[in-house]
Amino acid sequence: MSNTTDYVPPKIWTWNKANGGRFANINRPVAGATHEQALPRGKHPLQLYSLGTPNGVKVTVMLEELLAQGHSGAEYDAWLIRINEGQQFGSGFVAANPNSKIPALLDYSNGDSPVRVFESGAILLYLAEKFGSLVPTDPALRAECMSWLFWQMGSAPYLGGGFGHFYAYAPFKIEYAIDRFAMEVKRELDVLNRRLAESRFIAGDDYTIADIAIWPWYGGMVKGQMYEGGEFLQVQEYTHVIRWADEIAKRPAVRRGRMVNRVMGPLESQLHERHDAGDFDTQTQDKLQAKA
Ligand SMILES: N[C@@H](CCC(=O)N[C@@H](CS)C(=O)NCC(=O)O)C(=O)O
Repeated sequence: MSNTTDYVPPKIWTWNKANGGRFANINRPVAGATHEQALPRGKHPLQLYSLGTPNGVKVTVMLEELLAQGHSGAEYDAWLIRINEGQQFGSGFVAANPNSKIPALLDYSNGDSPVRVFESGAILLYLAEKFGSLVPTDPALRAECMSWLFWQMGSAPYLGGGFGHFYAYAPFKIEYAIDRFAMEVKRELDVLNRRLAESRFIAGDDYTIADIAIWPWYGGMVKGQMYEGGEFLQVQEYTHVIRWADEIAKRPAVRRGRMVNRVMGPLESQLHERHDAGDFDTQTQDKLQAKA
């Protein structure tokens, strides 16, 4: 691969499989399944296929919040999809999400032909509407909530795919790319900081799916948990975002939701699969490994 200053794009792009990038082994220029692999199905109507990344955590936090509110219909089975092993390209997963990215949800509430939902924002909205919770009904408040929800869906790719990729994962450092995405992410953090200076939660006085969507990405960033980029971006400047992130992190449902499908960090924080509320006490990796 050429370095950044002498690269001249050829007339026609070709796929260089060994480009050295961190995700070179799973990135492909085509969609569709690479192998036959049915998805497992558990006992609950809601079947989640995911991984404990910021996009995955949004959905497990949402489900745990709904359960904490007493919506027993939000009981779910969470299955682990190991994206670094290419499990998102199995035929069953591709049927659930043709875009081959976690999270994907199948809702069997109406029988054996499930409703499929993919894209974390769509899943949050689907669940919020299904249970009538965590999304305002007042039209003005709802519009504010939707605006921030869709803001997150459009903005986080600059944080993850832009800044995170070029700052932490690219095989060499490209000043132009890091500079461009650092500037954009700082601007996004300032957008949130100004909003949270005037409002307790993102969409107003109440905690909503907008907070659930934004917290794993931007809450993680201001707490220095992403890409080891906290000092570089001087995240301590965004004091209102930090205040908000700390408040959300204390919620019991958030503490549970961030453990589900997590494969990194302390073993007691990793619940690879979740099939029952009791799993948080008995099925974390520290307990499973002690039993083995
Ligand atoms: N916009 C999507 C993004 C989902 C996404 O990027 N998922 C990543 C993990 S955080 C993934 O599955 N990557 C696997 C791949 O790209 O092959 C959403 O919010 O659901």
